[in-house]
Amino acid sequence: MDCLFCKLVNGDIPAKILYQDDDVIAFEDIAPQAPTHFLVIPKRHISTLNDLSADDAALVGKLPITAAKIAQQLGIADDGFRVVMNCNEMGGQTVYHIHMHVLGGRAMTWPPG
Ligand code: DGP
Repeated sequence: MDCLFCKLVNGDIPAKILYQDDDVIAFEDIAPQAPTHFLVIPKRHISTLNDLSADDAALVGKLPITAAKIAQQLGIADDGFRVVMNCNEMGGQTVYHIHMHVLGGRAMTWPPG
């Protein structure tokens, strides 16, 4: 499958990996939008949030749990951080393998752009 993040999961392209287990992998975003910006993704390919089913609940639930654990380890959890999941073109999705952005280390603004 011609998916950038599947290649990253398989080790075919390099990444600064922060955490991985059988289900999820977290790595630094290549174009950080905050002092800390990493992505948490399921290892299994799921293109968009629209493709999720109830069977994926446990897997997807691991994304924020992993995000918060890493945020704690990186020292951004107490000040606060933001998680974002973009869906499809209007949502700003550019890589079609679901991913949770985790941004921290600066004050976030609202509404997002
Ligand atoms: P989105 O626009 O929500 O689909 O976010 C995709 C993110 O993926 C974007 O912030 C940049 C990041 N990204 C794209 N290509 C690579 C890559 O090859 N390696 C890493 N680490 N991140 C990437």
